[in-house]
Amino acid sequence: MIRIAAILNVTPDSFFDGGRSLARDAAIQRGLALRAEGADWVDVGGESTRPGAAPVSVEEELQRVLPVVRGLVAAGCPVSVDTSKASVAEAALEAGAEVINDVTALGDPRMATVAARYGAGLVLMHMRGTPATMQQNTRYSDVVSEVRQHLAERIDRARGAGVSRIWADPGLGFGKGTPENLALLRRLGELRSLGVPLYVGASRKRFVGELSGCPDPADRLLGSLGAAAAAVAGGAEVLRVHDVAATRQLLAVFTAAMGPS
Ligand code: HH2
Repeated sequence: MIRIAAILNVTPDSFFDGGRSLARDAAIQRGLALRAEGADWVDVGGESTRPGAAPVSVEEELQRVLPVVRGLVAAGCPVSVDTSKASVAEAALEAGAEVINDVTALGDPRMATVAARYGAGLVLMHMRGTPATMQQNTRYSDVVSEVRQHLAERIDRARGAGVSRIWADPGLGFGKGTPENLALLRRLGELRSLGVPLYVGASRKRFVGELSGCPDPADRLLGSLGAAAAAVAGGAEVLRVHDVAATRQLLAVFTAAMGPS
């Protein structure tokens, strides 16, 4: 069964949904609507990672994220927290979040021990550099093997700290251009040898716009569904998406048609 993590950014500057859910109640309502559309959990983020995004302080990130995590948990909605700061992750887990989505894959050395202490799931994503610098050099000799090696090392580290529920994410768009993103999607199957389920976020990203001639992220839904289908064909277990109902519809047909006869 393919699972869906719904994107809920409580930020003013996220590339697609920035500013839509800044008020606590609006964010909670949106999260619950995404859950009702068929999300397995809602991924709450308080810091944009788009290229060049400004960093956010711990206090500011907590202020954005925590009330929303609390509201969603109180309403029975499973939550993950999209953060690279162990202290934000810890507060969110304390408030009832079940998964940490760490785009820096243990960039904060305390992250693995925090995840282990709470028995939380942990998404480890590949990124080269930081959001401020990651698009300055997108050349790799072999992007798939570099990503694989990096993730294998971080998975080992997380396991060593006692984390048992781990997903690996190639980090589409994070220090990668369209050719690298396509190589990762085409050869996603090679990452299955990491031995953990794969988590993929392609939703409305720039490479989808480049491939489909849609410069405005608002126009990228259909292209995103194409990327989601490719990710599932390559073995993804979790899709991180903005558009839950449309992705569910795609999955209902795609997995039925591709499944065992
Ligand atoms: N992509 C984004 C943010 N977090 N986490 C994982 N694990 N994988 C991804 O591909 C991923 C992620 C970027 O998308 P979005 O949250 O929509 O935008 P922003 O970073 O501008 O808030």
